[in-house]
Amino acid sequence: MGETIFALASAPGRAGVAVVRVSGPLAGRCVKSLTKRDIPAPRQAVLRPLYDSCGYEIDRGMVLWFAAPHSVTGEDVAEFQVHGGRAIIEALAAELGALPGCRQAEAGEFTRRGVLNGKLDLTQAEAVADLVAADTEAQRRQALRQYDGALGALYERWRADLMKTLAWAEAAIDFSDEELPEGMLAEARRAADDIRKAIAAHLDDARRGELVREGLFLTVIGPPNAGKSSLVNALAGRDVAIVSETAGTTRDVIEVRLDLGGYAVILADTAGLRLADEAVEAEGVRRALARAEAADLVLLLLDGSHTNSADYLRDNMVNKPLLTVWNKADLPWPSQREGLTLSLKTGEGLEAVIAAIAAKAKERLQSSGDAPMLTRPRHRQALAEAADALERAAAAHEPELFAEDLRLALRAIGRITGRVDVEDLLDVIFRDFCIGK
Ligand SMILES: Nc1nc2c(ncn2[C@@H]2O[C@H](COP(=O)(O)OP(=O)(O)OP(=O)(O)O)[C@@H](O)[C@H]2O)c(=O)[nH]1
Ligand SMILES: [Mg+2]
Repeated sequence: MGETIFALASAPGRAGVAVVRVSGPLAGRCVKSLTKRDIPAPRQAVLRPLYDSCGYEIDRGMVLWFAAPHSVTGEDVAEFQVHGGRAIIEALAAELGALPGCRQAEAGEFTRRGVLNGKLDLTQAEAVADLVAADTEAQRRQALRQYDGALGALYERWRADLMKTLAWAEAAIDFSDEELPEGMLAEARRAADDIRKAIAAHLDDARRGELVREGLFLTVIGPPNAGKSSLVNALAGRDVAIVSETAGTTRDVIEVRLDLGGYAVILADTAGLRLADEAVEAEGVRRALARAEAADLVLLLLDGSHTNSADYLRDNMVNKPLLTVWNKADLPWPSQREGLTLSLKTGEGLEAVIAAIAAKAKERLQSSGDAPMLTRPRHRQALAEAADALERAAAAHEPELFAEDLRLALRAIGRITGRVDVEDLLDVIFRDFCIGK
């Protein structure tokens, strides 16, 4: 039995309510010691005064009891919901910390214990972190889906299929042809290839899940003075970039994180694009183009009142999907303009620009089917490793080599969910394995 851990589960600082969570074998002792009463019935909120070791009342609050294994960590868990004042939280922590065998939890330790006790797989544990960090609707939805186990279930299915395939291959090695059903090895090879194809299709996702999690890079480019910084400020709802009538005001790339239509977007303001003779401005132009090149989405902002607004751009066009917007609609324009029109001075057209960006983000990030999305480079790396191993397996003539590559693929996928006890599971499968008679 491990140590008992405790921590403030709600955000630090002053709040209406604070939640202190305790997990481990001594959780029951903690409840008794703080309430001077017996442990309440599991999963029922009870209101109790909480006392320090000298018998003075610290606060009164709700006490919740979850008996092992029916808790988030799989251990005995107690939760104290108290008034969210610093002194209360500190007094509680002092009392809990004074009990021998009880200590402050480390970051992520509750979830970690949940994984170790089989309450969650690793993809679900990652989803807990993503749920807590979710700023936008798309992030929240994706994290919740992963927390529900959709991604883990997909990987576990592949792992189970691979396990079965490996068992066939092992049988083909261990037993003679007469003892085995005909074509078993060929069947195993076909199954392995089907899994390889499924993994390859899953990997070929244009990084949608990762982009939802990390945010989509949107870069605003355009000639000097078009109103790029004004647009970035309008979208951010605050003055992040300097706006002035001097062309060439912005030099550095300025970044803001936004929620646009439910998607996380990292918006970048850049230097106006033109042939600059001054060194600092030229460096700004270089950075602007590099940033546009690396972006997921580029918004080209042009000044509609200007005759040759896009001259420099025509020769230095970035090779990206562009959203073209014409600004300064409040001024007289020499000609009719194709695309979205906007006046940042009056605000006219801004809603339509926001909607257009959100639509582009959606187009880029929304998945076509309803298969769960790969959300982390860690998953991608392990799956690529598994796909490589399966490709080698397909080319391996010797059944021994074929089996060894399947084993490597299995291990790579097992690393994603945290289940790597391949040998143990193989034993189980082999025990029930019926050699065709
Ligand atoms: N009339 C009018 N003026 C605008 C509009 N939008 C921006 N401006 C003005 O245009 C000038 C340039 O705006 P900025 O936002 O600094 O332009 P920029 O594209 O960031 O310019 P650089 O950083 O120099 O490349 C400022 O004086 C703004 O007030 C608009 O819709 N109408
Ligand atoms: Mg600017």
